[in-house]
Amino acid sequence: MTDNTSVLEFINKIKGLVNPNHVVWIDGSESQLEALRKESCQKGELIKLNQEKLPGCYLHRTKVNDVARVEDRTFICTETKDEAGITNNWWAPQAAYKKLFSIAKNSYVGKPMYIIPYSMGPIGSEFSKIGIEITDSIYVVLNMAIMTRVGKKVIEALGNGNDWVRGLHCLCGIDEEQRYICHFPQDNTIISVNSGYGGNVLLGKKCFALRIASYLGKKEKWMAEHMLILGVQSPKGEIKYICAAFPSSCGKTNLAMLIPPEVYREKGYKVWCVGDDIAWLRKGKDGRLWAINPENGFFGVAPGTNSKSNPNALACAMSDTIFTNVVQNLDDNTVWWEGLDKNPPSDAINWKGEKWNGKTAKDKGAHPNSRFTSPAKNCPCISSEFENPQGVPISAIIFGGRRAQTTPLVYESFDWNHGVFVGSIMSSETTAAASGEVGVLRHDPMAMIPFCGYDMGEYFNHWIEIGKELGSKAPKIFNVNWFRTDKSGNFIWPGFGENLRVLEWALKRCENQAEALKTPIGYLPFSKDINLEGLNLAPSDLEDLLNVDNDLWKKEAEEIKSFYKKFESTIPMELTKELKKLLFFL
Ligand code: OXD
Ligand code: MN
Repeated sequence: MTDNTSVLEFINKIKGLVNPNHVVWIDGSESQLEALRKESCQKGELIKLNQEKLPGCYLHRTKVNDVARVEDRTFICTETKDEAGITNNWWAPQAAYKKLFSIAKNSYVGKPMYIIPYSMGPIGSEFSKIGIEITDSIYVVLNMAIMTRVGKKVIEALGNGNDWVRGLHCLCGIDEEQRYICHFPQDNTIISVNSGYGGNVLLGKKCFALRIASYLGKKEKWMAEHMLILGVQSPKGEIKYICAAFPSSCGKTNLAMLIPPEVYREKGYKVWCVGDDIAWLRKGKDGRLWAINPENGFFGVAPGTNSKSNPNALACAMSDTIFTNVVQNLDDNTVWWEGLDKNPPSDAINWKGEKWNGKTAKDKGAHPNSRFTSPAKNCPCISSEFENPQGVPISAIIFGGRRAQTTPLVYESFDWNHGVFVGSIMSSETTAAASGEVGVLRHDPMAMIPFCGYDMGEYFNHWIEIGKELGSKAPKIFNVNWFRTDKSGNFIWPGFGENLRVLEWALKRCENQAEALKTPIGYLPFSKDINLEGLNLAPSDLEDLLNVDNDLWKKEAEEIKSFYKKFESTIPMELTKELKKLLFFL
């Protein structure tokens, strides 16, 4: 497939290590992918679903000990511990390679070695980057073929270049004690062993497009962020683009594909999805910030996805989709998950592969982190700019988390540096996307704690530097919280499509078309400026949602102070200054 010496050298080295039966290059052709689907079904790794109801759809179950990203076994392997920073697990590269090679040794015996050339971003775009993943899993090949652009065209685009990310994945025995997800940013290398769960093994996604890419972005003056990208089209036909960062499983996919409320649809508003998880951003020739989505598909959380919460995501998953760890409905060989509808199947198999009766079962049928992998082109609201090699210009950046209290529905930062501060103080209640306890409050600056490939203090510095580059053309920065609850613990804000009302206010602020109230935490909307037309929400509820409780914020600021202590040696003084200002004005 290639005579690129850097590629051939890597492949020969890995081949000698893992000792496969034979080598298979993934060329990206439908005939090759179809043959692999067949083979995988024969082996029992994939289950072919009802092809009339779900054409091109398959089901896969991971091992029960392997259902989420494993942050405690994810490492950044840089020469020094300081480069990885306090929020990453660090491992010295030589020691890490030694251990990983000993685990990987001979692990492909009797199996094929699949070589997947893939592009993050449209092939040939100056924004895009190339990777090669070696794997022994057909599931990984098929998921990568949905999530990224794969095959011959990518190898041709690489030519003789050496600027590509090396990736090795070995299933081994899915032994959680020997599971490691390791990144070597200084060698452009990723090695993942003993897992088959997407976030740990689809190396283009979190490993490359966030951890390695954030490191490259710092070096090359661009940003790799855990952000969705969407376009809001106004009745005049003008489209403004927004990026938004929320921690895993906090509704990025839902926001990215939102359907405007009826009153907005009637006026002619539309929302276009450019991406639901990752944005690569850089200053464009016009001085503004531009974004591409490096991915080519959606790896969405299934539970909670339904015809009300996200009809577009549901439409994506109706064809050419791989489902992971959802319920198999034996009645008609389709799939089900909690929150899909109120009609769970009685004759079914749960995510663990056991017989399950949804009418009587006490336990969940689908894993809370069960997923659908669907091609972006399936999305009814995919943006016409999705394949644009230049990406889209960004008007606003939105941060957000899952907070029952404290954080109001929306506020705007005073300026870029204060916006970086707002991103740096993000915190959220944990979800099932990573292993560990669910519902615990954790700081997650810019939703990047699990994904930043270097020291987080340096990462904040990088944001400050990008702001200087952009100057007056920098997007405005906002914070939102859809998850505030009342005294009985119920969400006050309806969320989903209604979130457009908040985006509308943010975009108006970008155009200087709305007033705001200056508070110690930032600019807040006047309640009259959030459009409640057609929404059954009491004005007093909106007042509650926009309330800033100074006592709670004083506590929050103390929390932030101790969180900032972790980064004492590298945190930019611009941010400590913002914290001082907050404490002063509260
Ligand atoms: C994801 C995650 O899968 O953040 O996107 O875990
Ligand atoms: Mn994510």
